[in-house]
Amino acid sequence: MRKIVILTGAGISAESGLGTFRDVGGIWSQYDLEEVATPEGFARNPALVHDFYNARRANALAAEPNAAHAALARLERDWQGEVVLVTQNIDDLHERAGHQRVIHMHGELTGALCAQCGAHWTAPLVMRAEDPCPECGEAATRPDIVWFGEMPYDMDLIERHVISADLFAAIGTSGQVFPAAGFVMHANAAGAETVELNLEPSELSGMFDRRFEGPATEVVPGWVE
Ligand code: BJW
Repeated sequence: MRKIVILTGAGISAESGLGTFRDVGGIWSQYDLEEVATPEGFARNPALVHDFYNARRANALAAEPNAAHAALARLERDWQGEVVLVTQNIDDLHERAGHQRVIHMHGELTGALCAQCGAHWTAPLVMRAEDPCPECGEAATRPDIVWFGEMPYDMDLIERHVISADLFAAIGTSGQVFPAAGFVMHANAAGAETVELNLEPSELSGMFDRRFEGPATEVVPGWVE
């Protein structure tokens, strides 16, 4: 077994105190995703969207990585083959746990993006719609986050990793959002062993060869060791 590709979702950061999306009391039960996680919502009310992500940026900064993030960082350090970590999460808890290489397919809370010219820069703790882009000067500053209807980052690279994996693991994700939800099918078709680690059965559980059910801080260190 040489190449391990891991996909993480909101469930891995839940025990660090960051909310998931679709669990009871999750983020989408408190906010209308059409208003805060689509380009159309941002065009309608940029201040609302900035408030949403400013609060999440503050929460992420106050959170600490947990035992599951730490276990994956150890795996990357100690595994003799290749470990590729793809996260749907926009927090930086994998990096703060010591993970060296993380692909953030849905963007990062620490990033700012100009909706006008496409420039990327480091986000301040509090972003505002009227902040000018450092490249073009337009007041079109948005969080560097992939919203519904937008193309996730690094898709060609991720797909190449997924179809060349010996083992594909999905951790703490409900499997309801594409294209990430399709990775297990591609990994299966390419002959990888597939494993799911999640608190409860997900939409995609039937597609995995093996499953470990429980909180990430217990099942992930147990799987890694
Ligand atoms: C624990 C735990 C613990 C809890 N321990 N586990 C119709 C059919 C098919 C597709 C579409 C369709 N209509 C539209 C689409 C496309 C759309 C989509 O998939 N929509 C679905 C809702 C149907 N997708 C897109 O628009 C994407 N772009 C796209 O498709 O571009 C075209 C394209 C095509 C082909 C190739 C490439 C591109 C973009 C999606 C962007 C998603 N953005 C969000 C918000 C922005 C980021 C943010 O604000 O944080 O990303 S949505 C939200 O969902 C967020 C997450 O990254 C994402 C996934 O959620 P996740 O991580 O799975 O969280 P939950 O809450 O759903 O699940 C948590 C899990 O953890 C649960 O199972 C719990 O049980 C578990 N858990 N505690 C272990 N302690």
